[in-house]
Amino acid sequence: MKEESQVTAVLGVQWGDEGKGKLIDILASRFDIVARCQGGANAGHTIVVEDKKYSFHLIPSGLLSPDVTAVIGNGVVLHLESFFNEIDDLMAKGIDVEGRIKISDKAHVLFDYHQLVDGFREEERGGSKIGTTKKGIGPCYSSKANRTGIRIADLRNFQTFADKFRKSLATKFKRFRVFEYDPKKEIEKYYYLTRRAEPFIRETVSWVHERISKGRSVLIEGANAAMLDIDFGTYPYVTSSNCTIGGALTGLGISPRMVGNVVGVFKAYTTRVGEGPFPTECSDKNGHIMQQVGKEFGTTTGRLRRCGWLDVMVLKYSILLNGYSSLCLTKLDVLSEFQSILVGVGYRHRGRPLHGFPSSLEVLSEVEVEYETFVGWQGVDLHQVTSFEQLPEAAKTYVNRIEQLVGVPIRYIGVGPSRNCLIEK
Ligand code: 2SA
Ligand code: GDP
Ligand code: MG
Repeated sequence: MKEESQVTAVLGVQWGDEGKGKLIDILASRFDIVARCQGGANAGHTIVVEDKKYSFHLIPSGLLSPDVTAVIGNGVVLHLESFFNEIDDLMAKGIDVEGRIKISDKAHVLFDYHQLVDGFREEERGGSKIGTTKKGIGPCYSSKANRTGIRIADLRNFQTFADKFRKSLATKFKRFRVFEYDPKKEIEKYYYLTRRAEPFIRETVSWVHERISKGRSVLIEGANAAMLDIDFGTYPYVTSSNCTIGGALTGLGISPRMVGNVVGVFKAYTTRVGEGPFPTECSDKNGHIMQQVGKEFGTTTGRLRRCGWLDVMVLKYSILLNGYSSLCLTKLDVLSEFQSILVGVGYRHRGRPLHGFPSSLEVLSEVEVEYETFVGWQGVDLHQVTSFEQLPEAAKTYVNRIEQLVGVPIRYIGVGPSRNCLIEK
């Protein structure tokens, strides 16, 4: 594989679920460390190995490679119970995790009450819901930003933890009136969870840096994606972390000078879970075909993903934000269903062409998309294709034209869900 710099980041280009997990699983065997830097159990990364399917949420997807050590960085919001449930599931599937996961002592703890508050906030929004995963992500990052959060390190002093926890919870009771929640039981639960977590906890900033200085390699696993980034995404229909490259750096405590390659993963079409504008959305039978053939259901919530054609305006904006050194195009096989394929190549607003990606959601929801139409390769099964040359001419034209439009090399092409369905170009 060409994408091996000592520190490499894999990030989502669109609205998530591009297939980052699959690429990370494939690349991981060439790295020593795989690290998550932001997000929490809202993420869902699916990996298919032969007849087995693995869904990763909090644990880095690289763990299927036996020699990899996984890091959960300071930028992650961690629901410890979900973390251990995931570990138990992996162990039940025969994956040995013993001594292979390090949790940053600076990561914020996501409590059950954050999840409840996530639901209350969505209810309050009435008709303008964000469509969150209700995993407590926004409320936990809010606690972090307003400095009432509790970090993993804080769990180690049980007396002061209990006090901080009660105080933090009191602010939620005040804000949302008293809801059903037993602080005593929760504190007790954390006594046991902390004991179980103890062997995993590290000061991961120096742990990672020490290893980098000894020549070890790090693969950074982005969760969610650029268009869901709290600063750059389609705000407020975004998640609460920086899913772009800046979040990778602050979420692990590494310098931009260390990152060699940044690989952007995008689908051959577009999907989005939750609410918010989506200019190339197909609300017709084409969208339905993408949903069914692409199995577009949320890995975390099981929600149906909204589907539409590829949007080059999104790709170009995402390229500005992350400076991808190369791209991975996934799910090309799903487009084998179509006689003709559309790609959004520009936006017009009230008759005028837009030169950049609009910040205003009103503008974004009013844009008219300009499309290029491609002849499809309908009916050709791509699952067995192992090289770019073997692709049907129409598929090669599609890939080459996208590469030309965005100006970044497409190094990998996904032609099916399993590990071996990846072409290196
Ligand atoms: P949140 O829960 O506060 O992060 O939600 C805010 C918005 O971010 C979107 N979001 C996602 N979009 C795509 N995939 C995600 N992960 C799961 C998956 C989603 C699922 O892999 O399929 O299972 O539903 C993810 N996580 C957050 C979310 O839809 C909101 O628009
Ligand atoms: P992530 O959040 O970016 O890791 O993506 P998800 O795992 O949530 O969603 C991507 C889905 O597409 C998963 O079910 C993958 O198994 C599947 N997938 C990944 N690459 C391909 C591909 O090239 N073709 C097909 N058909 N499925 C793929
Ligand atoms: Mg996902």
